[in-house]
Amino acid sequence: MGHRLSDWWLKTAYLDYRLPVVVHSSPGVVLPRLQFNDRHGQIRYAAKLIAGVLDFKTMIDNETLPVEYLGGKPLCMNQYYQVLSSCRIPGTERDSVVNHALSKRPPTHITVVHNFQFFVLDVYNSDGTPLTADQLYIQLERIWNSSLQTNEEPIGILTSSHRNNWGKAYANLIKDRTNNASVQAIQKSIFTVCLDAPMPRVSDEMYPTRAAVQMLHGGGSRWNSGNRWFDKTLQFIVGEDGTCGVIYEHAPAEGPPIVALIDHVVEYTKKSEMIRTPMVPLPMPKKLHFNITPEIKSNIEEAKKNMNIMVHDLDVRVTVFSHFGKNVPKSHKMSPDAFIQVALQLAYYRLYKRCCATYESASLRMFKLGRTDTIRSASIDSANFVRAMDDPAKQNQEKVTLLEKAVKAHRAYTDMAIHGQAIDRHLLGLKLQAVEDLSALPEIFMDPSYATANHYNLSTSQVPAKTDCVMCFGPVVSDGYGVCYNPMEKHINFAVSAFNSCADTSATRLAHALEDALLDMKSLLDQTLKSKL
Ligand code: COA
Ligand code: HC5
Repeated sequence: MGHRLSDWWLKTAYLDYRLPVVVHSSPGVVLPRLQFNDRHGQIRYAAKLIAGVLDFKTMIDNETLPVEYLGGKPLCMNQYYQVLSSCRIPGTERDSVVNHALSKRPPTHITVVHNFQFFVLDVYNSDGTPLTADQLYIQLERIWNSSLQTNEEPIGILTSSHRNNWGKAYANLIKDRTNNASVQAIQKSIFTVCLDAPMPRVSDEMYPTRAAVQMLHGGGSRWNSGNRWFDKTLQFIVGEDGTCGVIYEHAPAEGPPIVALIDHVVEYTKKSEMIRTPMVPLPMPKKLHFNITPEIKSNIEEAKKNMNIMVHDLDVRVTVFSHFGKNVPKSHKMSPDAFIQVALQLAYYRLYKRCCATYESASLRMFKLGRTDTIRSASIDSANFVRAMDDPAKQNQEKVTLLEKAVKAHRAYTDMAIHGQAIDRHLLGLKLQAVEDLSALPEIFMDPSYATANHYNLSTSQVPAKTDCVMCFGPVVSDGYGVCYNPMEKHINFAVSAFNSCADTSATRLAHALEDALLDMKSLLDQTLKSKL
């Protein structure tokens, strides 16, 4: 990919992008629900989780993480070095990212937030060994007990603002020395743990959706949205009602390294039982103080208002598609990812009677410092199939042939993309080169078709995980959908998002249409196979 392109991408996709990171950029991950419903369970799980992350950190620090492979090729592991001890910093025009992992004295603390109050928790003993889950339990309990009051200003909600506004508010906030020291402690911390208050109860069917929005935005200012520092790269959320997950700030890394870390932590929390360790007295975790001037107070009020508008505007639907997973497409010798993408094309076509520009993330980690390129899932072949599928004049055999062609075309473009042969980052590079050289922008970039091709009504991503988790993110255009899926062997977890302010979109409608499309494609293959026999 080249350092230049990675750098351009970081700026274009993240640091120059001015919309709030909440909903518009930061993805959420929901873990399978934990079986606790009280503060004891919450603290106990948080303690194990922290120990699990520190265990993973040891592998990062020792460089003992096994190199990952895609299509038989080793992948760049750099992103693993960017996710701990890092943080985004707002600017009035452009943000930046700081990474303290490689500094001379790397941080040894995490931040914990409970009832909107931030604490510094040192997670290493003086001999350099990480605190055990047992020790962490005691420290977390001390934090819990010293943050019982629920009337604190939700200072963290400032990080959910439009980036220019937050950049301005930030400059003002850190003029105060205490505030500056507190903000720096959060930025430098290895990661953040959010001990969330329970959220409103919902039906079992709606639970995964409710959990997904808790991860994405926290539910609004009266719930857990103030219990975050959204600029922090990694925030682990542990709810008192057993709802757990992660929200991460996207600038430093893609989903797969985050999910690999989560997979490790989930396994770790399963196997580690609390072992009693000899108790050496530990220092009291330090509360971070903020001096709230009237100006800061008014910034907080403004941020709360905007957060609540975002919360109301976000329409999410999580579906656990339990009829089949990767097994069915595999049995038909088809790429599961391509099968799901073609189903998504069919679902969209059925709702809108047209195709739309569709984005799917392709990993560029075969290249040093590689990030992503775009798999354009809407192709001539996918259009031919979706038009034929519901056409009564077409025979099933012909539909199957068109389906096979569409799936093959998707897989072929995927292979091109991951090998650096796709068009989108290439075009972006040419465009930014022209801007940098102050030469005339080539006409193609001013053509309306270029704008149309980049208006992704469907913005999608596959993030496979070992853990049965749900991943989600918001749409990238006001009349679009975000679709994230985790395909397991026998089921698929989907999260669909849209905006309520757009009358033409509905997350639930698209989620249902996607289920129908997958089922109909399977029956088509089954029937045609039978008639062949
Ligand atoms: N017949 C039978 N099996 C097949 C098959 C076929 N024709 N084609 C693929 N399969 C199998 C594969 O061997 C693989 O097997 P596994 O489950 O044992 O691993 C499985 O099906 C999945 O393959 P496929 O569905 O084709 O997708 P993929 O795993 O190659 O993933 C991308 C495709 C685009 C998602 C992947 O290349 C990628 O880039 N991932 C990263 C995306 C990313 O970064 N997302 C987050 C951005 S923040
Ligand atoms: C934990 C799941 C994270 C998935 C995030 C993701 O896919 O981000 C995409 C990154 C990229 O460069 O393609 C962007 N997208 C959400 C807009 C698809």
